[in-house]
Amino acid sequence: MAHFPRYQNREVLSLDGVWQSASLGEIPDPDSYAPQSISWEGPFAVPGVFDSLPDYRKQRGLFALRKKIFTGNPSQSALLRFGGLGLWAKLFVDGQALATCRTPYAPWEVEIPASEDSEREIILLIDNRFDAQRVPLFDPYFDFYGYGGIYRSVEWHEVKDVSLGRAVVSTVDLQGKVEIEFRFRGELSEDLTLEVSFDKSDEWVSHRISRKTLHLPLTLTVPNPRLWHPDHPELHQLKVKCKGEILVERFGLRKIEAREEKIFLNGEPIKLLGYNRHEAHPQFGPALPLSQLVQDLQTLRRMGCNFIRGSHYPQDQRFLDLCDEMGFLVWEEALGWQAHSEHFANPDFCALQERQTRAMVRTSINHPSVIMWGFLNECDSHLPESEALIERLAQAARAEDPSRLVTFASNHPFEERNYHHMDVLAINTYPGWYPEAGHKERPLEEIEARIDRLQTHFKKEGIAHKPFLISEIGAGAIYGWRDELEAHWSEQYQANYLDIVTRRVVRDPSICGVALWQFCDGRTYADTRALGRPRAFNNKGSFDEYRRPKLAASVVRQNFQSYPSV
Ligand code: ADA
Repeated sequence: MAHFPRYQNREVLSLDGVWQSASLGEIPDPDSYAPQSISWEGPFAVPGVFDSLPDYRKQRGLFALRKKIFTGNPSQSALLRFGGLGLWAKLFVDGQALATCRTPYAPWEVEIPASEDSEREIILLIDNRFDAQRVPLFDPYFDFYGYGGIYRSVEWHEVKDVSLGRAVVSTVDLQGKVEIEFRFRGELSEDLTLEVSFDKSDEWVSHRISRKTLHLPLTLTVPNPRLWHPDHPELHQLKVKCKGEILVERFGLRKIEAREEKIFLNGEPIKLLGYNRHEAHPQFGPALPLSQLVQDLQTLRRMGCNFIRGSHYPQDQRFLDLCDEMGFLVWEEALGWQAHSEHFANPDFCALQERQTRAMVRTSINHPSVIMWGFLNECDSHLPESEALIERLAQAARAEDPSRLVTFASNHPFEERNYHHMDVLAINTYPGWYPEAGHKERPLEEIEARIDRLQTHFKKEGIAHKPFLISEIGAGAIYGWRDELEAHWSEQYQANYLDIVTRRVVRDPSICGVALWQFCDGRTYADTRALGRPRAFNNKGSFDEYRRPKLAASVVRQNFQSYPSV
């Protein structure tokens, strides 16, 4: 489905729809598999995942997908853009192996050579097996199901040798001054004149670009500027004419800062109230239909939320477009889950981490909804071995985009070694759920005690001036399980738990916000690890996997909606 940016006068084919599929089984070396004699088995809807289809449930192995297309101008080269896929993929076009994808969920773009034939055959091998060598970014112990398939939209773009890929718009001031940086595909060999215009205006500003001035931004003032804010998510469009095409970028005028314990949006402090959200549904895995994205966002808005942590991977561009339009603030993060010393010592892992982080930032750069970049959820950031990679990723995110906040979620708050890289102190903590030494008789009493301890610790460390965000906190509840003893796993325990958390967050000015764990239940381990995950789901959703509300939902809604009048 089309999302921003858009390209007028460019041939763009959406490859969403029906592809052919085949299951190839447990082929030992998929990298050297030649897809010549596949017996195609049946239709497959893209976006979609194998694991959610009746024919392939529970299978892990190699799969193949094929699509034949007719292109208008085969003598022109093309770009094939995948919004995200997993876990491993190899692309063949017209029988030629072109590229391999080892960055699940991240945007992936492949250059396609021109052809004499207007019919093109695309074959994608997809592997959903865990494999530390081929897919070091996704380990079997991650607490969410690893699916195989094409998670997001696919587009075929016919492109000239040199074409304008993106125009990055940064807000300079709140009076409408912006800087625009142009990003080209291909090498500029001669000077070019671009024409730039905003919104519906017919006034075009000419801008000359040469190889030398390529990276110099253009500074302009948006006519009739309107600021973007969750209460009034006003959006602007930038149109750029270049070599017969018109690139349309959408952006918002807004500034985000962290200082004096708070997050400021357009110079005003803002409290982040929301949830962690996985892209997940029992029927579709991570390949959600648009209607589900809209439903989820409507539900979150009715809950009084203004904030979503996109746990734990780069987000769907359609979702971010909707967040821009509906006024949600988003933390977008690269794929990562509890990386350990062996990951930090693996140069391939580190390079892929950087690659996906940069790809995420470059792709989502114009979404006003995105206010914060993250990476490496809950890595062993208390170990000295973590420091080089955290520094590398923080630097990469800031180099790609100095305008947003950078952080990562730490679950080692009292031994953390990397606070200096965080613009926001983001802490995942489960007091009153996961037992700790000194566990109390009344676990709910641990919640406020832990928050107090964290705040005292920040003061002691001299970092209390940084905003403190609870990036995860929560308790499990089985939908429909009401228990007179209000025990663990009951809806009442979870409701009481989240009541304490959300009351504290809305009342405490030294907490800049919360992303509750989590919006809805999601499928996870199907192995012995599921012993700690009844039904093989992570049950900490305030909604179940079909988005049916548990008792906690109305408690959270009441408390979030009481802000700021508490
Ligand atoms: C972690 C992790 C989440 C989820 C959660 C839980 O903090 O970041 O992905 O696994 O714990 O439910 O235990």
